[in-house]
Amino acid sequence: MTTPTDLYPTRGTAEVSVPRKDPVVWGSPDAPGPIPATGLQSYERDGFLAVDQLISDDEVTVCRRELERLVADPEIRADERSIVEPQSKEIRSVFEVHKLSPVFAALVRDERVVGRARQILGSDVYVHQSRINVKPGFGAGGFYWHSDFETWHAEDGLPNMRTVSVSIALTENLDTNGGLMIMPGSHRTFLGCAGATPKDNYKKSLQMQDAGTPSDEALTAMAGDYGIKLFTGKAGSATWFDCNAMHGSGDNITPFPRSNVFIVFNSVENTAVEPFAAPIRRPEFIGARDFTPVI
Ligand SMILES: O=C(O)CCC(=O)C(=O)O
Ligand SMILES: [Fe+2]
Repeated sequence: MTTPTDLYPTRGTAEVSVPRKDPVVWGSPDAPGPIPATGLQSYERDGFLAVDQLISDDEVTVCRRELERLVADPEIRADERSIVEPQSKEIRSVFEVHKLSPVFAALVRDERVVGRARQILGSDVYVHQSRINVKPGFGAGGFYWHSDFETWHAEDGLPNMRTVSVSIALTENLDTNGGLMIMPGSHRTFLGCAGATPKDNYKKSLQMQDAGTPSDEALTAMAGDYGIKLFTGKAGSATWFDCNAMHGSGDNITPFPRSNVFIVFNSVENTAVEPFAAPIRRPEFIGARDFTPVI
């Protein structure tokens, strides 16, 4: 198979900024689905779409219990798919929850979830990555500013920006407990980061970003141009966001956990090739190589 042209060079000697070369909404604006036309328009403009209640309170209870079960299970803790906080040793993330758990598998297949992803990406979709980010409180670490696509392109080989994430709140996301922040409109520019990717980059980067990190100068300029929006919402609310949106979240020093499940859908017409800027592929629990569509 020939490698597609690299539309988004990154991890070179200098930071470079290039305009996005791909659509944001790939589906037709009047395609049927759970997102109204006005929602697709604002997603295209802002790079995100907030949904006040994606799942019901009862469904939240089931998902939350499942999260607690996973985090408490010693076998899960010992699994390479669990990432612990460097200081407290509490679980920070568990990857591939849609494979580990029937509850999260059903959530992925739910039409309110996968239907929205299909509408945005204009095709069938598969799960490139899923994870719970537990953020338990009392000092759980944040996620430094990044574009997911920068990493997925560099380290997982996704050729085009045809990928969308949903973050579903399983606890209330307050303005104090480390909620997701996005720079609205930032998805229309690709920031190629400076610095080569070390061989085992993913191990370190899951606890703390390094390669693939934007400079202070670039972040200052982008925050000046776009501003920063913080997403708050009840448990059961959700934020859909484009793969190239510049985003991050702060530490959670409150006693109130901020636990969200993230599902990343990629188009079946944008399947992973070899990494564009890394010596080796990341493991499949972080970047899927099984492109079976969600049905
Ligand atoms: O959990 C968060 O606040 C952000 C997580 C994130 O950006 C990621 O998992 O790529
Ligand atoms: Fe991210």
